[in-house]
Amino acid sequence: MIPEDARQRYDKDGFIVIREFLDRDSLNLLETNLERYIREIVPHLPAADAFYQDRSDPETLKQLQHMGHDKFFDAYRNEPRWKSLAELLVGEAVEANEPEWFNKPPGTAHPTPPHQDNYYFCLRPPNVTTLWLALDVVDEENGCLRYVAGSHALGIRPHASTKVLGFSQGITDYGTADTVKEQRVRLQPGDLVAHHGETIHRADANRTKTRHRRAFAMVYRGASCTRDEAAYARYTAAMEQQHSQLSNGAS
Ligand SMILES: O=C(O)CCC(=O)C(=O)O
Repeated sequence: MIPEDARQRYDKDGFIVIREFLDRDSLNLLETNLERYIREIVPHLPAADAFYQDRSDPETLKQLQHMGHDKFFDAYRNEPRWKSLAELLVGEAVEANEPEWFNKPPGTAHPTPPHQDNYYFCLRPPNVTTLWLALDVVDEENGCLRYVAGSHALGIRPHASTKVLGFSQGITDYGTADTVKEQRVRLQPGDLVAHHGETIHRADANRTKTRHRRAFAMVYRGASCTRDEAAYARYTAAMEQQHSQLSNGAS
């Protein structure tokens, strides 16, 4: 189901939706392994690898990272369907970071602040794409992604610390000129949206009382990318400071 003009649309808008990216069997395989990981591995993970809205309530699990220490998820980075889509979009050979899982549990105040992924990654050139696969129905009510179309072509905007665990940095001057260009992406389980590392995106909190908003994502960077180590050191210091403030209950 990859549209023929996927690359052109991605280059123009900075994101592209691929309907039915995974068929039912492939989605079931992924779901089965995510359930296993959450049941068997997550209870033993350090706090930095599994974020909760409220650590005392397992139902509020909202983000998993560094999943590559699990054999299945380590191998999953090289799944041909994912890798070839990333290569098509990035335009060169790619390597995947460790898989991630994002949730907005029902009844939690967990918005995704406006940001550009490459502010976090610090890759030059910014030949990096995030492939984000819906595991649930995703819509305005439970916090769909919203993209500022074309923003990937306009460079990195100023970011500063947020109070959102998992998204430590957000754009400081996000305003009406951005919101009028926002495009909401509604997805069904198995649909995927790919975004360029410098496309501005955000999501509201999940306003539903019963529906989760789960997604599985992998970031693929092009072979030509190198990391700006000075910028990355600044970002990691800011993130660590945010984590220690949040764990001390400071606002
Ligand atoms: O899941 C979300 O709300 C945000 C995910 C995101 O920002 C990303 O994968 O780049």
